[in-house]
Amino acid sequence: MELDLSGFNTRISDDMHTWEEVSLLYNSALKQITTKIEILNEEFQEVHRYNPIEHIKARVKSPESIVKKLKRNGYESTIENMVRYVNDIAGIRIICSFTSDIYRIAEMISNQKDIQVLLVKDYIMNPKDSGYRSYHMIISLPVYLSDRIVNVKVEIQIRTVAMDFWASLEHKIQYKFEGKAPHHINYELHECAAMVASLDARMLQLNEEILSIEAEK
Ligand code: 0O2
Repeated sequence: MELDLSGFNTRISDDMHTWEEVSLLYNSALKQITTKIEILNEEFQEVHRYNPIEHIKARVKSPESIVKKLKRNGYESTIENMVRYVNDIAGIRIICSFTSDIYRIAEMISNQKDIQVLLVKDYIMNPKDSGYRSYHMIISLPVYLSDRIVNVKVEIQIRTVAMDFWASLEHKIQYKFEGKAPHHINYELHECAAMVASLDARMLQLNEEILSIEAEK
């Protein structure tokens, strides 16, 4: 794919002028949010003797993917457009065991004083037509540079291990078929999504039963 990054050198504000600056800021935002989440997880372990988070993955979207997304949405490839219209340049995925952990983690993140929640998409309460389930938050957090503070957007996806298993396979399939998978494959994926939802519900119930037995002891 042809990559046109010439427009990425357009000056838009005092905050981000070039791809290098954008990359530095989004990488810094990811480091900060990852540390915050690790601290919350350790504190939770200390207080409740339980880790809500299985693992965390963080990435800065590649320039190729950003250009593709801008093009898909009808925008020119400029720094201004990428900062304004691409919400997931910095993305973090939090994988946990149970659906209840997802809401617990989302609340802990929202309660951080320097984090502003810009948007929430709850694809667990309202799954996508594909069957996709996950909890998405777009947040903004301050990155402290030597001479200024810049608010940077980060997309946080929170999902269970089972939801992540489904989403990884579905992503691979859609990539292979360029979004036009045969009908029976989409049907199977939909069926699997229902099984994942049911598995998550049963595992949660089982865990709650175990916790209440432990509490009675
Ligand atoms: P990638 O390669 O994962 O980065 P927006 O991002 O807000 O401009 P949209 O589609 O409204 O666009 O956002 P949404 O619905 O919150 O989805 C953003 C991301 O969620 C996607 O990023 C995927 O990572 C994931 N996602 C959303 N829907 C699906 C789905 O049906 N299947 C799978 N496997 N993942 C999904 P990108 O940029 O599309 O891709």
